[in-house]
Amino acid sequence: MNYFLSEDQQALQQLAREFAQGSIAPAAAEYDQKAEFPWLIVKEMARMDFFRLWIPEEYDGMDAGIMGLVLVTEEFSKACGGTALALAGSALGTFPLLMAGTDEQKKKYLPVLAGGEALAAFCLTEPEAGSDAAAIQTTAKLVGDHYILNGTKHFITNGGVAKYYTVIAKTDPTRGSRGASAFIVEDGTEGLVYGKKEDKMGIRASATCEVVFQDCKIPRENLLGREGHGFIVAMKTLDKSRPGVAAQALGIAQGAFDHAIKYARTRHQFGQSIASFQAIQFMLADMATEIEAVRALIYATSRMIDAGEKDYGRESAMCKVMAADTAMRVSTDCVQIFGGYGYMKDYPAEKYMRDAKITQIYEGTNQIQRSVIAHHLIKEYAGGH
Ligand code: COS
Repeated sequence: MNYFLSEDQQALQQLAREFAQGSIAPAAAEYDQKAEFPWLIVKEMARMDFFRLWIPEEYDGMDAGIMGLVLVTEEFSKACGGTALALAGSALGTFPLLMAGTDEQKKKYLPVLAGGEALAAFCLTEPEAGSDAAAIQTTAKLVGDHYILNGTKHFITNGGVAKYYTVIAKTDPTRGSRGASAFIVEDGTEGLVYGKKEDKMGIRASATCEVVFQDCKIPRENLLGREGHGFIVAMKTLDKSRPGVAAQALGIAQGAFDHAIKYARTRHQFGQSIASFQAIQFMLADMATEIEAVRALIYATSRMIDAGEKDYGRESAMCKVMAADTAMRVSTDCVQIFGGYGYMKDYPAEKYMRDAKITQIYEGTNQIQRSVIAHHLIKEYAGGH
């Protein structure tokens, strides 16, 4: 489908596609098998300026917006959903700073992040606070000119490899979601400790670990925005990042589909290519139709965000839910089309299926997304729609 991308967007998409197919795809199976963070590829991404995409020009960024991030994440994820996450996870970690940081904070951190010399990570989730994000127990206590952080964040994407951590912690544990605040914490700060590295089903090239704060003392000026506004910063961050997760799911679905159709054309049974059987054709038709519908929704939402729309929580959640469910269905059907070979690690099909699953879970489960969408709808209709 022609989305009438601008010339710059087409060039960016092409560059990302060539890089993904030339550098990410050939190494995907090995990083997956070793569960190793792809530093060499990430350094190359930085050299090619991909980390500048979502950062404004005044801070050495490219200002390519959510659409730029989405186009690149889609291409990278076609090749490897885990490797793509080094980029998308850094964008997620940067959003609180972009939305709540002062000019001084932005000048200090954004150019370094734009150059890819440092990665960012977002620390919200805790062992006892997943879907119920307001239940976080990590505290930040103001003592003189410093905050002292204590608590455990887990399942942190880019944990242990990032230099900057945007952290949501309670400055007033008695006030529920209104008692949370956002901070930036630098790798190397005393009391910032990396815990258990997770051994995951999929996206194994992505670094995921616990980030623990043990009397971690940070300067007062590392507060992002105002005290008590941390939960809102977290929610707005997720609203902004969900089209990116959706693009990851879209890329995984498209990558799985590309393999499935190639295989269906070359695999012969009963004396003919299996692509000539209607049973396979209908699967391919459904896969392609769902993928295109997802792409249309993600691109439209990204354009809406980049155009300055203020309230896009509903559409972001719709992108994430539809893309993740599609990635799961399409990658499962891809394995089905490959048959027994699809179940074996010698072929790329099973990796797409493993990588797809997380997109229904992280950055808010698909059940939470449906709840967010319903909440928006009910509020809207209560206003006399
Ligand atoms: N933008 C701005 N403000 C928002 C908001 C948004 N998207 N969502 C909620 N808020 C505000 C509300 O308006 C409310 O403000 P007031 O206190 O002034 O009334 C406040 O935040 C609390 O909102 P709410 O009562 O809806 O919060 P809940 O505790 O019920 O939680 C959900 C709501 C479930 C949506 C939230 O906990 C959530 O998103 N959970 C999933 C977390 C997640 O995605 N985790 C994965 C992280 S991986 S990086």
